[in-house]
Amino acid sequence: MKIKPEILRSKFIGSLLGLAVGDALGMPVEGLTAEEIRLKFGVVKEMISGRLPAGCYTDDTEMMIGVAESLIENRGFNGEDMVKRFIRNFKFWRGYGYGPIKVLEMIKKGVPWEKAAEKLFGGEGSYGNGGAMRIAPVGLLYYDNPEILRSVAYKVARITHANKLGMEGAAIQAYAVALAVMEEPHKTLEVEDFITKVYMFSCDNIFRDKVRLVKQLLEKNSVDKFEVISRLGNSIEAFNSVPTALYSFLANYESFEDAVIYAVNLGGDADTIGAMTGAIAGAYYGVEAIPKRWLDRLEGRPYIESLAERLWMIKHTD
Ligand code: F2R
Ligand code: MG
Ligand code: MG
Repeated sequence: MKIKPEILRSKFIGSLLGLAVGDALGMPVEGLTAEEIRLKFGVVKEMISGRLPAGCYTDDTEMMIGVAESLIENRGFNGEDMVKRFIRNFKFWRGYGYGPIKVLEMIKKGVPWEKAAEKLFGGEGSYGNGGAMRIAPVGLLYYDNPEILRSVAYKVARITHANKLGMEGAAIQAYAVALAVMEEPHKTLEVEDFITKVYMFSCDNIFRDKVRLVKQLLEKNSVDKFEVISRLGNSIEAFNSVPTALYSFLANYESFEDAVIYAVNLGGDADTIGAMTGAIAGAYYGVEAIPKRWLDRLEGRPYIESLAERLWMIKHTD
């Protein structure tokens, strides 16, 4: 499908701002269970303060910014440059995972950037969701080429996440963003077709099983959120959060707002599941679908919007 330039622009901005909005909305409840959120807040649907002031984003968005800046400046992947940007942007108080902190420290001490991530977790590398949470710019820039998308997603994730599952989670999340870009919004979404494409794209059995489970849950008439949490997961591992974000979008695709509220209220890794859901839903709908009251409170909105615009310009002038 040929997408009109203005619609594509709105989708690019929607995806990056959607990611940041989901991150900021989930920030105060990251680490709480769904039941703890219910007892403490009812349903989280406004930007509230937590370990950071209301509207602040966390490591998810900060790392996404580094990915976008580097892709723009280099018109594609440049590992050394991306690492420099991760180090330059890094603010500990945003709340980073153990893995990226260690990797960036090692690189600062002289370990080659290509070698640092494979030293983690006894040489296994990380399968955390830190590669997937920041990958949306790759899904946007390569939305029309799944092969290059996979290869660049692996390279971007591998800087900190050398485990195959960490990289595959990033590739699947980028692909979901790409599929959402290509969908016509406000038309009935072919949910089965969407999830089947993701299944066909996945090349790891753990993810294929999870994506099949997403499809089964979507086929049911009504699904309790506790069943979603227990079967798909809501924790920090890529395979326990990327499929959950996919489900959150597909089960609530009629509304950006509903999808992101659903995602963060699942609890667990709420900022990250919110960010990944927001990136897909924003790529589907475009920026107009993001509630103004959220955008008005979001930290760094003009800059994030300018990065999305510059990514779009690269595609537009291709
Ligand atoms: N870190 C946080 N949230 C806590 C912030 C609290 C803050 N310190 C405060 O209170 O102020 N959130 C962010 O981290 C998640 C992304 O994590 P990432 O980047 O994937 O980190 P890591 O360390 O690489 O992986 C996460 C954990 O997964 C387990 N793990 C991974 N690979 C493993 C392996 N091969 N074997 C065993 N375990 C493995 C480990 O427990 C890792 O630490 C996002 O939620 C982001 O928002
Ligand atoms: Mg975070
Ligand atoms: Mg998180």
